[in-house]
Amino acid sequence: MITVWGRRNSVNVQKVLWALEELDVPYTRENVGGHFGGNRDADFLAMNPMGLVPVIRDGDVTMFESNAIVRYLAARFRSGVLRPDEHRSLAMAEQWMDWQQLAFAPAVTAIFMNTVRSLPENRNAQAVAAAEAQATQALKVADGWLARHDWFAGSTFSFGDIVMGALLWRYMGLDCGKPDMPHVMDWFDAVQRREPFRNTIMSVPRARTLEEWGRIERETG
Ligand SMILES: N[C@@H](CCC(=O)N[C@@H](CS)C(=O)NCC(=O)O)C(=O)O
Repeated sequence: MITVWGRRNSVNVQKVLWALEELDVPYTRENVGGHFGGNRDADFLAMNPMGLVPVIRDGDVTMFESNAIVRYLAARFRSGVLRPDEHRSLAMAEQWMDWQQLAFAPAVTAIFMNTVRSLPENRNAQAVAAAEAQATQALKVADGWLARHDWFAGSTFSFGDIVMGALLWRYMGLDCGKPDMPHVMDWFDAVQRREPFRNTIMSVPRARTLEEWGRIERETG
């Protein structure tokens, strides 16, 4: 049985849980990180010296980095379900997966940390404005692709949609300027109809303040 270490309100943990449910792989989960702590303990640091969640263990494989975990699970279980067999689709799924991590995630993280995760007096408005512009630019690029394709891999759902869908859910819950992106929103409607997405991501309420964040974290574990 796979074990996942990580709190449910972490977007990076959510990607892994969503992938496991899409693949129909049973798992157990331990609450680590945030209010639960444990991620600076020696046992945890032996698994991930970065002290961050998620971490998974699958037999003799113990690993960290959410996108790499999603790729590992997709390669190991139910071949072709999340990792396209066809080489062009695989190329696109991999491309958009890296793009999510490098072009979109830093902007969302900056907005999130300067709104939900900080007290009003500690927020950096300039950093939020710069991140809003970066997110808008990135989403316009995604919108161009999704104008011509149903999914990030092309015609089939893949791990590219998982990493992007998890982060877009967080972004859509943030109080910030958002671009007009009709094709991204059509794609996101299709994502939200997926049962595993609803179970693992939509079921965890999104916080607007630091106080709400702490409460939701404790309640949803
Ligand atoms: N690049 C890493 C980032 C992991 C990360 O930043 N995890 C955050 C939660 S999203 C964390 O562990 N924060 C410390 C904590 O929860 O205590 C990944 O994708 O797995």
